[in-house]
Amino acid sequence: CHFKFQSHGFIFMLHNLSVHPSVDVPDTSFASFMLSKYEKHKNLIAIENGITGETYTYDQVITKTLKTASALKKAGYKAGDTVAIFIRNSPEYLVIILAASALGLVISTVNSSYTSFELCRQLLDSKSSAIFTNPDLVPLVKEALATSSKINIKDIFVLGNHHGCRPLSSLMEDDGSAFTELAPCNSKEDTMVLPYSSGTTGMPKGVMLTHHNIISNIIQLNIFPIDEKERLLGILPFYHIYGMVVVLFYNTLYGAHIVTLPKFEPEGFLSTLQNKKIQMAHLVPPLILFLTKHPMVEDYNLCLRQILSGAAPLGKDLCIECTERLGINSIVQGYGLTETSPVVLLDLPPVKYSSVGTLIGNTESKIVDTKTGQILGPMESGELCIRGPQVMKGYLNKPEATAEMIKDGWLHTGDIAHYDENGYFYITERLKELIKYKGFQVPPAELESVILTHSDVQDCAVIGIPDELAGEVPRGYVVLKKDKNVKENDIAKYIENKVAPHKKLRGGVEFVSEIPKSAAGKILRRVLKDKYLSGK
Ligand code: 4UV
Repeated sequence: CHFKFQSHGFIFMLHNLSVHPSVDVPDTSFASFMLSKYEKHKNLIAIENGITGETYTYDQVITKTLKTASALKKAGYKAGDTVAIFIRNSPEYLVIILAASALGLVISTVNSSYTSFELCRQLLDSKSSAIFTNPDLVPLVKEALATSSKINIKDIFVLGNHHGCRPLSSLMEDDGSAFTELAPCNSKEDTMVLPYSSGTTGMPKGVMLTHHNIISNIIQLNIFPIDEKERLLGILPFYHIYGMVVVLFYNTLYGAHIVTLPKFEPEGFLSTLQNKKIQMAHLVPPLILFLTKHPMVEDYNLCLRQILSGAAPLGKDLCIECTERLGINSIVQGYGLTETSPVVLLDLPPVKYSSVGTLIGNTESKIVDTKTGQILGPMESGELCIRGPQVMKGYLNKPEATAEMIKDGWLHTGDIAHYDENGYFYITERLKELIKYKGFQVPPAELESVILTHSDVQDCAVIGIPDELAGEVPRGYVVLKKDKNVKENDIAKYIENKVAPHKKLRGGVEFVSEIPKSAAGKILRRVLKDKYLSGK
């Protein structure tokens, strides 16, 4: 780790620079960058549906991409339009993203377990004009569309068949005539994908990641080599930045063979790992816990040799136990955020347990004292701030939230971290209000807004409490209106019907007489958390 001293008047600034050589990032569009790399692996299998066994070679991905782009163009879609992808992991996810990107469309990825209520909000906010979905999700999509007349979805494209929807297969079989060239692109300005994240505070927001952001991050990941034909598991959801960029985009650059699974189910997970001879898996800590502890694992003959973990903290003991049980080379950790495309820090073999590694190329960091704003040195804990080409352009239509997150060019992660003398980073705590259930985002403000729609509720707050299996689970504190006699469980049930399963109030509901707040009216979640942890 190099340290750079800059003089700003009398203040000395201390920044950390990457130990890795800097990389050049071409000024091009995402589709042009990816498709030119795919040309090198034309005859290899790019992606396989782990359920049906259907495969696409890199050549087929290219062809289907160009045909789909042509069909979308004929249907009237043009550069700058936004389309939503509400599909479970499958090979077609890649084709849709590439085709949309080839036309210069913005792709908003939606959590496939969302309720119609949550989907409606994202469709409205992102101003999506088309949606790609699975046949069994069409009723939910229609429910979302019926909720608001302001949603302007022109087409529902379906992966399979559903009455009244256009099958994706008809797009992929287009004659290709309408698509003659890749859309021109201002790579540092044009948004390529628009995933949603609550960031440090508030409701989920559209994260504008440009072509440059995404291309930079996949080039920065070069330090973690992948072999041609390497077999990888695509079980992490592609709508989330980890599954999208680290699994789907990065590995296909090198001619890897990705096997997709639509959801976690113990038997299917293990038999896919075994039968498809998966060598490398990108996972989150709860899946690593499953592989380490579950007795079923003994019944399978796995040939995994490496695991990458991210999205939530992974303990040293679990790492060692898992590595020994599976006889794998190592578990490598990565750290990042949706707002950083996502990767910022990556450990490389030989791994340093508990550490999330060192800064990837072209990336700078500083650790800032949360009270004084002073820049701290090695082994001193403070907020981790990041600067680099992977840092988002901003939140869609939210200049204030963007300014709150990116100050003087530095992205404030909301995570507490320190680094050692060798430049290895350790994430120790989350300063921001975000809750992570099995690595999935649960924004407390979003749950609070749903609880407040209950007619008996006066006020409420949501915090995350520790959970061995999931990392954290959300817990609600509720102030009831006068003379109401609903039960705690009624509130939990009410929420359950309105939000995706990972946002359920699994940590319980407690009735309280008031919610602790600051003078400015901000909920003091820390007070509730400390009270819970101290058992009072
Ligand atoms: O926005 P998000 O949901 O983004 C992610 C990104 C996961 C990544 C990133 C880079 C990788 O190489 C990789 O393997 C996985 O989850 O949530 C961002 C927040 O998640 C926590 C932290 O609080 C972030 O601000 N987080 C992400 N990775 C880690 C983590 C980690 N390795 N250890 C602890 N917390």
